[in-house]
Amino acid sequence: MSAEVQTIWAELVAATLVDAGITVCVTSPGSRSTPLVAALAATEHDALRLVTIIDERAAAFFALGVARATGKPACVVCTSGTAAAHYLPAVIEASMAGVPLVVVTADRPPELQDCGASQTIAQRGLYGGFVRGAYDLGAPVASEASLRAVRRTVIQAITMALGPCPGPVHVNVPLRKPLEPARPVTGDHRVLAQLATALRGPRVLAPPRLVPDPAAIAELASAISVEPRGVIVVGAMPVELASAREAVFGLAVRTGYPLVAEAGSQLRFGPRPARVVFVDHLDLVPADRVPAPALVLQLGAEPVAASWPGWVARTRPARWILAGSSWRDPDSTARGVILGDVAHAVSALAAALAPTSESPTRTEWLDDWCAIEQQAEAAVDRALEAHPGSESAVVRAALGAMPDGAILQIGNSLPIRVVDQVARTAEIGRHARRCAVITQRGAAGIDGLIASAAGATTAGRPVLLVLGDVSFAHDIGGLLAARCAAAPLAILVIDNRGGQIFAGLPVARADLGAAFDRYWLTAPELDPATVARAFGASAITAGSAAATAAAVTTALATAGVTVIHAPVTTSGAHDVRRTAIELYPQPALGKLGGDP
Ligand SMILES: Cc1ncc(C[n+]2csc(CCOP(=O)(O)OP(=O)(O)O)c2C)c(N)n1
Ligand SMILES: [Mg+2]
Repeated sequence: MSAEVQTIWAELVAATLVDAGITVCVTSPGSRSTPLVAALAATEHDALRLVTIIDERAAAFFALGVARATGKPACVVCTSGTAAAHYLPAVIEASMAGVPLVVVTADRPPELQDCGASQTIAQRGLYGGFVRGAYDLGAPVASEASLRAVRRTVIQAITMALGPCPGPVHVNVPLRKPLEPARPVTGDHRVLAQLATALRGPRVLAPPRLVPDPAAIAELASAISVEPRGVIVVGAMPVELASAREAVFGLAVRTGYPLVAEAGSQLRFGPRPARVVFVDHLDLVPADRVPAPALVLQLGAEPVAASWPGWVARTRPARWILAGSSWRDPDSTARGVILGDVAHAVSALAAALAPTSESPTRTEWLDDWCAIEQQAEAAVDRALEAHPGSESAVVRAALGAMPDGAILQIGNSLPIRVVDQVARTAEIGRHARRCAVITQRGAAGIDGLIASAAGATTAGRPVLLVLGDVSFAHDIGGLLAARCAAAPLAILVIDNRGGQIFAGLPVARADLGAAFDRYWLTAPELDPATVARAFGASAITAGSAAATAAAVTTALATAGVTVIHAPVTTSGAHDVRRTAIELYPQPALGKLGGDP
């Protein structure tokens, strides 16, 4: 093997990535990956954007954000050793959430394994069961068969990343010194280069799709057709599921069921038909006032509403889950889990259902839900007025300042729940602002959110990231990655002085004293604005909800990264939820709401 052969080999890998549809590749610096990165740098043109991010953990989260926002697979390339290990959190999130990610790791060749060679670890199988496929290209060999195998393996890997169960794949690439590119000079090398060139060209990838079982759809349709007291509940969904919006709305009409669409569902924002009964504030309805459905049809990730597990446990509906490519039923009570493409399942189900006929029970059922939603909405509005310094008030103001077409990325912990509670429904109508929503609900980590939001700007639309102060501190390194943002990026740091989600958990009432603050809340004691400026980002400190709205407007209209520091009350999220539930009207005498 010579440097010339290795160069041909690496250039074929780079060209094949592009031929197979990779448009963004995130590299991190290193020596062993030199042939690959040099080939990618030479390949970079309109079809490929190359981004370089020092920290591989941030690089992988950036790529995750790219894939989430664009719906296309993104690629990361790193050197050998622990560099590859830093990809693990993002690989796990991609695996759990079904996001296509192509992980390319340079490696030492076989003769340098298990012998104390520097920066050499066992990289094969490094990501265990979290990848859809793990491939090793073997060290470069000067033969046409080997070149064909390289190209086939890369295409095979990317196909596996796309389906039938989308997710990450690992391609390990052993490389030998000399690593720097070398042009072919001998006749043999020129012939090999021509062979490699002849292999290139656009490739059609054909990942299989999981088609839901028609018999199961038919059974579900017949269950729905005899059950007027049903509800459709939609948890977080990937951005590309936005194309199924109309189909889900159509299904709600066909079934005659109200639609509980969580903030991450792609159904909350944007125009919504008036003939669908939307229930956005279920989490703010007192438990004893929520009706008991006989059937719940679930789509997307497990709901985040705190009231959801109790509601299901109390009312014990027949739960049917349109689950996509991974099993979803954490409390093991589902009547049916239908695996397969969700958009396909929704359309097939709507087609299998006869239009619902008006019946007093159906009308009463929907009227009840309409009333519940109106009362909860009024209650939360009043609760927000009562707590103007709360994060809930700040989040509502920020959402109101988002321009049409922007991307909203919601951090975990309280932000995902607060957005769900306060995102206004008043925007139903044809002119409501559309906004794609990115959530990190695969493994529900608070990690990598800044880097991931920076990656999401690759879609060319402004991105608003709403995250907590601990989450901000966790991904401070992501601010370096944010320098690669391709569109305005506003990072709204909800500073409630620590992980205030824990204040709502039993541990907060366990009389742990100062230990609770020290080991659970862990307030970072950082000034996000100072940190932002140190990383070259703009910074605004917003002391009120109105100031936050103004800051979001400015930030999303300004190129680059703006960190908006929003100091809020420590208990605001809990206060608003509690107050909204307290303000929910009492049942009229003689009329009993709630469980039958
Ligand atoms: C990577 C990772 N580490 C730890 C956790 C556990 N965790 C869940 S919420 C949370 C606190 C988050 O605090 P903050 O971002 O300030 O949000 P808040 O609770 O105040 O809304 C932690 C540490 C996690 N989910 N992910
Ligand atoms: Mg916090």
